[in-house]
Amino acid sequence: MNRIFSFFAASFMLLSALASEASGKDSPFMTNVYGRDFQFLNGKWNAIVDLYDQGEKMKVYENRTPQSDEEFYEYSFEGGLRLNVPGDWNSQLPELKYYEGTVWYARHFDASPDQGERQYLYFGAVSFRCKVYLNGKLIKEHEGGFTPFEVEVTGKLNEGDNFIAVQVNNRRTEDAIPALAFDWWNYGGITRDVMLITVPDQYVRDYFVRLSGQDAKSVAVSVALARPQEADVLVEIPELKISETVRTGADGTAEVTLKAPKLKLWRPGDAKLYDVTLTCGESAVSDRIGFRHLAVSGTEILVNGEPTFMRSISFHEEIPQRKGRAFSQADAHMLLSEAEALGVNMIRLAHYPQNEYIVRLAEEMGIVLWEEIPIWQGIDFEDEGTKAKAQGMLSEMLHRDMNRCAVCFWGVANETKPSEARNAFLMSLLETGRSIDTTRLYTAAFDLVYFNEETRHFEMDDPFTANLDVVAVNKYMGWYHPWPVSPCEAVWDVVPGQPLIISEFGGEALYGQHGDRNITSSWSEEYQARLYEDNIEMFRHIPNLAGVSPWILFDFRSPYRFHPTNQEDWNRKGLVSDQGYRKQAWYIMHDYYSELKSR
Ligand code: GCB
Repeated sequence: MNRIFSFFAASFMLLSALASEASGKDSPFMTNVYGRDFQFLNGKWNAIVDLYDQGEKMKVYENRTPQSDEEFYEYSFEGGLRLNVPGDWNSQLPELKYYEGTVWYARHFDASPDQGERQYLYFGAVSFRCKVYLNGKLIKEHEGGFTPFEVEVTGKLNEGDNFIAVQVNNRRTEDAIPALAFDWWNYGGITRDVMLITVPDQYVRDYFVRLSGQDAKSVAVSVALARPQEADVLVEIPELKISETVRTGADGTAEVTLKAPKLKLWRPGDAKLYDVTLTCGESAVSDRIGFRHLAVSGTEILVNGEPTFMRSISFHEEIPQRKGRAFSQADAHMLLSEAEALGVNMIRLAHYPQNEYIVRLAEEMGIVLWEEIPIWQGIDFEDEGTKAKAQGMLSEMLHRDMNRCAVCFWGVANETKPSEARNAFLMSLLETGRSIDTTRLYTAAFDLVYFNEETRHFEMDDPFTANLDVVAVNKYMGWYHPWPVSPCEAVWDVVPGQPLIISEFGGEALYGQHGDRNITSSWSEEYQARLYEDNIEMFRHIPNLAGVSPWILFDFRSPYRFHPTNQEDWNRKGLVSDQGYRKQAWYIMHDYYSELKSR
């Protein structure tokens, strides 16, 4: 992609073709909604549980009330269930704990649309698929429970009262992502913020502001206006004394590189962010942006040129004590502060894009992120429709978080089996990703490492790994796999020459349960601690190890897990219990990370 750039002649301003770095102009939603003029539509919404999917036929979204003596309707949003938005429904009513089906959400809101302004409805996430009706008319459908979507409602809003109804459905299907079964709770609902956004008629819709190439002294800026038009966009980064006007081409986009000799880089543990404002006419959007460079050299991951071993942890977007989805700033604090206490410099956000509060706070805390889409086992790789959905989801994840320098890894899959269809599917995801963003490392987690009795090494045969920047392996030694050799003899020969992250390992223990450290089925803290000691010993024999990420920080809810006394719908692999107590293995991992940090 070679582009002709307009030139603005300040002497310190350097223009260059930002080959293969996309402008984001095809973004499915505007960049940085929290930096816009908006009103939240969060709060209590009226709800109807529609187990047999009758609401559409009854047109409940029209919200009719009897207008004559003969008329009647067998529904009403008034006087019924009220649900919190954002929030999953499962944790709000005991009867909805296992509910998988349709729930209608509805509410009134006031608007005063002005001439010359545009309005958008924005949903941070609706789990899992939905139809949005405004004032009785269908305006949007979306599938995918972990990424945002917007719908422009300019010209569709009433002055004063408006009525919005959303049909939400979380039924698991074979062609969905994730598919029929997965090891976490299938929370349904409007699980993230809902906003009504107002912008001027012309505005900076998308931007991508990042470090320019390898040069730590300049900043690359891509902008795309809402409408194709030649126009001035003012780019300001006051702390770097940058205040430059960029002219968009007739297509409404511009790309420019700005010199920033005093730039301080963002790095793990030292999070430097800058205030950045982009202004076009009446519209200004501000963000906090950090700059860092990523690369791979041999078996090492380089952040700003420095080899960086990833001391990671995973968590689901869940608050165990509430048995519900995390959705707020306070929730992000809870999850991230416990991760930080373990001594991490990275978090693998499992297994889907989590809310923006988590991503933004992690960035402020100087924690590297791995974000992934829920291509989790059981995906129908033969289905072209599923492939298109995966590409869409990936694109939504990238567009939402492209400006977050903390995100260093885009994960395209977790635990897939080699096949032609799988390869083509994953390849299409890498192509989609790299057509949008070439500044991150692309990765995927595999689980087919085996012990080769002849070579006496752990090995993996999956040529697809050559397409990735960093390869990751989930390996549950001591839990799903008994040790074929002692941990100190467990030598790995997996993707030699490439960086390898152990993206999952661990085992289950019930907090407070004590037992034999040699017996797996004791479900004891002692067994789990021993398993951690053994795995840490094994890590010393993985020559290309570039990071480790235990599974998982907290016990989490999962219908996969039905042992009556040890699990009861909980996956107990947490280092921290559902009630927030640290298990013995937490201390083993904490010591290991302290040791790695001091090296
Ligand atoms: C895995 C999956 C993860 C599960 C975990 C487990 O390999 O990637 O989602 O929760 O194992 O606990 O079995």
